[in-house]
Amino acid sequence: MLAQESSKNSRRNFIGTTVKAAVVTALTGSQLNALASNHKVTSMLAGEVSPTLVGTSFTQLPLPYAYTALEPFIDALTMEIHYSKHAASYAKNLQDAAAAENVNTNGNLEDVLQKISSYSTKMRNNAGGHYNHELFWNCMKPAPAVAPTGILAAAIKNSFGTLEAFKTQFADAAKNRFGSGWAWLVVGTDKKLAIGSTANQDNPLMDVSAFKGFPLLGIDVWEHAYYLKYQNKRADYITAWCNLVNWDFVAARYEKAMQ
Ligand code: MN3
Repeated sequence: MLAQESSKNSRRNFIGTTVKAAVVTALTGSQLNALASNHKVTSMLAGEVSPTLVGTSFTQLPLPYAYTALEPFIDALTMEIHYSKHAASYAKNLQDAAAAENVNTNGNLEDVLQKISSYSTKMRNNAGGHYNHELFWNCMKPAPAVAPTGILAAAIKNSFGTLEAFKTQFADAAKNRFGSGWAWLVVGTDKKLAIGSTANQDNPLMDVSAFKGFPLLGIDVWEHAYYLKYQNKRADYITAWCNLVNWDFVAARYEKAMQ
């Protein structure tokens, strides 16, 4: 899917990320935690020493499933355009911004997001855009578990009462985000779950964001994420999207954040 890239550098990145994606796709939650312990682990929450799963690459990873895999909830053409055009552009523009602003693209993208106010608007839009989409693809999977288990299930019950109540509040945040943006489930610095939203390609890791935390789950409510199938009916897209939530992935992020 990145075959159009032809430079040696891109080829090398493609080979490296293909291997990583193949590994990640096959992992269970507990395996993800084991993998994370072998990677650089740093605090994601300003002022907190809280090891969490980090290390988002500056390059676009292969989509962990086929464009058709999320049908009937998200159609293949939307997935293809979203991944290969929109998200690919954020990744490319992030590389351009990083080159212009002397950012080491072998580092962690999270480090840039946490001090995004010291970079350009181009960096803010594209670092956010790239990070959010890399997370988004993994927040969805075909035929996922219908509910979380383990400590995430308990935390959702604790914070929202029931899973249904959580879904309603999360969907409301997504519906009520005016214009383009994202709705999120995060772990805050108080270690509690919270639901909120951000505009454009901002996210809760950014120092400029009014809503902060470590993102566990994010839904893209830009029209490019749903317009071909759902047109103006954002609420219908959100309802359908809830059938795709990859609870194992969300739980793995939560468990890591709480360690
Ligand atoms: Mn998008």
